[in-house]
Formats: sequence, structure tokens, C-alpha cells
Amino acid sequence: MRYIIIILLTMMISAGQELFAQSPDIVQLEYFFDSDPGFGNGTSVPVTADSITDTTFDIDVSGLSPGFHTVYFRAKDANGIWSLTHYSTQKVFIEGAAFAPGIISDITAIEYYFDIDPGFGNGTPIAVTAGTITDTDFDIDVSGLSPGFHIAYFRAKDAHGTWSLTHYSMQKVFIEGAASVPGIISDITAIEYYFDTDPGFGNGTPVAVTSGTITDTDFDIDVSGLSPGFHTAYFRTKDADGKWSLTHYSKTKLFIPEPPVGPTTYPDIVSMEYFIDPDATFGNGVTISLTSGQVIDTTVEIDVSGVTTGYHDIYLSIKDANNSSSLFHVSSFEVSEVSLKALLEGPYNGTEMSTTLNVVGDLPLSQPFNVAPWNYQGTESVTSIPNNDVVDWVLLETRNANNAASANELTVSSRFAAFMLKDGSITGLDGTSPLPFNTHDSVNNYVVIHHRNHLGVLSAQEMGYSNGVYSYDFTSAAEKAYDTVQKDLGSGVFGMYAGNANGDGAIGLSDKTLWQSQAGNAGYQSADFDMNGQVDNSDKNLLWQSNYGKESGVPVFTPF
Ligand SMILES: [Ca+2]
Ligand SMILES: [Ca+2]
Repeated sequence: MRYIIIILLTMMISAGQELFAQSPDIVQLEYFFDSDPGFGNGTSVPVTADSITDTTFDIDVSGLSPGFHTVYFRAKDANGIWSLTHYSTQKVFIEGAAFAPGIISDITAIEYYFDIDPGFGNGTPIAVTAGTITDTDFDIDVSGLSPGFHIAYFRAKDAHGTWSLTHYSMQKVFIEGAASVPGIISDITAIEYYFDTDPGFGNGTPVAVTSGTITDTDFDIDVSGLSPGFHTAYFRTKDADGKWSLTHYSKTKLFIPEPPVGPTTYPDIVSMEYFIDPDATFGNGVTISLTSGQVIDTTVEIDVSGVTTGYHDIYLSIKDANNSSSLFHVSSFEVSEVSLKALLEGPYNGTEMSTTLNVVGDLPLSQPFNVAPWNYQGTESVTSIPNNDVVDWVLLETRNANNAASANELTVSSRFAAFMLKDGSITGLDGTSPLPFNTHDSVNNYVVIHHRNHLGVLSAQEMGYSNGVYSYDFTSAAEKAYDTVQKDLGSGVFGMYAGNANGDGAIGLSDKTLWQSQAGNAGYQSADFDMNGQVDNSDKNLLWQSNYGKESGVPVFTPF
């Protein structure tokens, strides 16, 4: 066999020689295998003396043992200096001496072992029929193996005594626990879990489990000790033999959020004020008295005097002990008024109503409707009648109904006493301001006006609404009162019928009876229909008699 090696050698300049000087000629070339026999003792290669040698030569491998060998080369120059020894990266492979080239030897032995190589020939032998190809099934003996996973390794030897590479089975051998009865699955007696890092078998957090070969159980895992971020939960079970299962993990990671940032305690709230449609600068609102604390639970009366009619917003500004303030929108509200106008037939003189009872001081200072049939318990009262235009008290009701016909007493949404002035306008207790309207119903607002000795009237339509003002004028038409129950007072004005001494829904004989009992009396008398301070014949003859039989149009609930 010949190996052909091509080499190119350039002698390196030896120490002491001048740089760039002409290199001395190469005069000798030798090679050897594997072990250096010493300079000049290698196998010599013929070479023509030159400073650069480019030569092709055969190497003699006849004396080499089977296997891989490394070839080394070196050259000597005319000064007797040897070059560095080079080696070929291409190794020389010599087949086994006894081999007949091209003939594959028979496989004569197979052995296997588990996990740890006992050395060639020391594995467990398998019976084999000699042949160049061995296809054989065999049992492997696992009787000596400890519980757990094991890897089986295999190798074969040929007729020349050469071992194959060692192979291993990808399929691992699993040996159950020593106490197991083969074929019988032990009960699961414990489940445990842990997060992220294995604390060791038996050191996880235990889960209550009912013994059984199959355990299908839901359980809570305690994440209270976990740091923020993602965590993996691991689970495993233990059987009655004390063997632990493989450790499984949940593919769904747990995410523990960062705890909220900020102080766990807050500075006390030290002051509050409210604003209506605010100029939101703290200090410009209305101060709310409070005791400093973390939580303020208080009820505040909002002063809306001077607030224009219409919708408004209430804001609350809160300041804490650190002098930080916050503005909150609390709610919206409407300041509304009722602007009503009606006339009483009795005191009406063709132009306006008489104020005689007021002038002579007969008007009571508290609302007079706290008796039957009104039984209104309102506390409206004044220290004095506010002005000379006041004619008398009236009782107002707002009624929230789908239509006037169904606006009976069960639909009353608010009641309040007020003053009627001589021009028919109705005011609050100051005698000038429109009535504040406290009902929160913004639709279906009908209104009723009661008077102590006239027939009450119900608005035939809902009150009109504009910019917070609910208004209704009964005086412009008889039909402005529901059921057209108003008297024509001439000159295009209409008013409530007089003659109803007992204040009920009709002018009848009982009213005359009351007149009879009061006839001749002076003062604030229910039968003084013309309200001149005297109960006399003109009250009966001019008013009661002409209106006898009239009934109020104000609907009354009628149970069926
Ligand atoms: Ca009556
Ligand atoms: Ca009278």
C-alpha cells in the first residue's frame, strides 16, 4: 500500500541569521510514524538541494500495525539545522493484518449491560449464531435492577475479536418499586405541589387526597407566599408503596401581580368644602365642618339660596394632612320654581282681589290647612304677613300623573302652603319670591290649588317648564282648570268658585249650614266667602247661592 504525501517546506530563518538573507538550501527530508526516532533517524526521502523544496514522494506503511497512524515530516538545511517537525492532519489507517480486504467478519458475540459499562466482554452475553448479519430477538434480564429508569447498552464482537461501537436503547427500562406487586397499581395516598424549585420529595405542600388508584381531585393552591411575577406549579403523587410519581408541571404559569404601590395608610382628611358650579380653587368653596380622619361620613346641607334656577353641579373638594386637595363631582341638582297664577271669585273686585283680611289683621300666621278635609301638617308660618298684597293662604299640590283625569290624590308628589297675592300670583312665605319647587319629578307635573272656602282647581295640562321655572296660569280661560271648573269673572279672567265653606269638593247645603252657624261673625271665617271679614247675607246670596251645586274638577280616587 502506498500513501502519497505532497508537502511544501520553507525553511525558517535560524537565530543569528540576517533577516531577508537568502535561506540556506534544504539538503535532507525525513518522515516517521507516531513516535519520533530522533533527528536523522526517520525514513529519508530523496531531495534536490534548494531553498524551496516542492516534492512528491511515497511513504512506506508496510511495517505499520492495524489502526490509525500519524505521519510526521521534517527537513534539514545545508547548515545542519533541522526544521520544526510537521505532521499530516490526514491520518493513515491500516486495516487489521488478518483481514481479508472486502470481507466482513462474522458476528460471534453480543452482550448488553445497564447504565454503566463493565468493560468489553464483561456484559451479559446473548446467545448468537455466527453470521455477518445477526437479526435476533432476546430477553434482557432486569431482575437485578433497582427501581427507577435504566438505560440498556448493546454491542457485538466479530470473528476477529473486534467489538462494535456500543449502542443504547432509546426506550428506557422502568423498574417499579421493590414492594410493588407486578400488575397491581398501588393506591395514590398523597399529592403534593411546589412552586419553581423542588424542595425534595415529601417536602411540597400536601393536598388532601382520598386513597385510590385514580385520583380526580380539585384543590386550591396557596399562592400567598409567592413573589410578584411568573411562577410554575409542580405536582406529584405518592402511592401506598411510598413511590413518588414523576413530577408534572402546569403549562399555565401563575402570574402574581405587583402589589399596589403607595402608602398603606393615607393622611387624614382635614378639611372639605363644596362648590356649586365651582371656581375650583380650594378656599373658595363653602366649608364643611368635620373631624379629621381617614374616612369622613357626613351629611351636608347645601345652601342653594341665591342659586339661579336651572341645573347645577355640586363638587366636593377634600384636603388632606399633606395639604393635597382633590375635587370630586358629587351630583347635579336643579333649582326650580313654581310660578302660578289663579284668582278667587269671592274677593275679586273686577280688577284685583281684596286684601281686607290682611289689612285688618285677620290672616293667621300659620298655614290653615291642618284641619279636615286637607289635614296638611306642614309647618309653614310667618311672624307677620310679609306685605299688604297678600290675600290669603293657599295649599298647593303637585300631582305626578299621566294625564289630568288620573291625577287624583294618590298621585300627589308634594304639598306646600303659600301666599296668594291680590294679582293672583302665588309666592313663597316672603310674599315676593317664586315658590321653590322641591319635587324631583321633572315630568307629568300637574298642580292643584286648594283654598279654604273656594272650589279647588287642577291644571288641565302639565305645568310649563322653562329654565327651571314651572309655570301655570289658571286665570286666562275656564278650561285652564281641569273639567272647566272655573267661574268667568269678566274681562277675560276666570277664577275659583266661592261658597265652599267646608273646603270639600262641592258647593252644597252643608256649606250653607256652616254659613248659618257663622252668620254675623267677624274675622277669619270659612263662610266669609267674599273675604271682607264679615259673615253676612251677601256671602250667601251673592256667592253660595249662585254657585250652589258646583263640583270641583279635581279628580278623587274612586275604589271599585
Ligand atoms: Ca262644600
Ligand atoms: Ca263676607
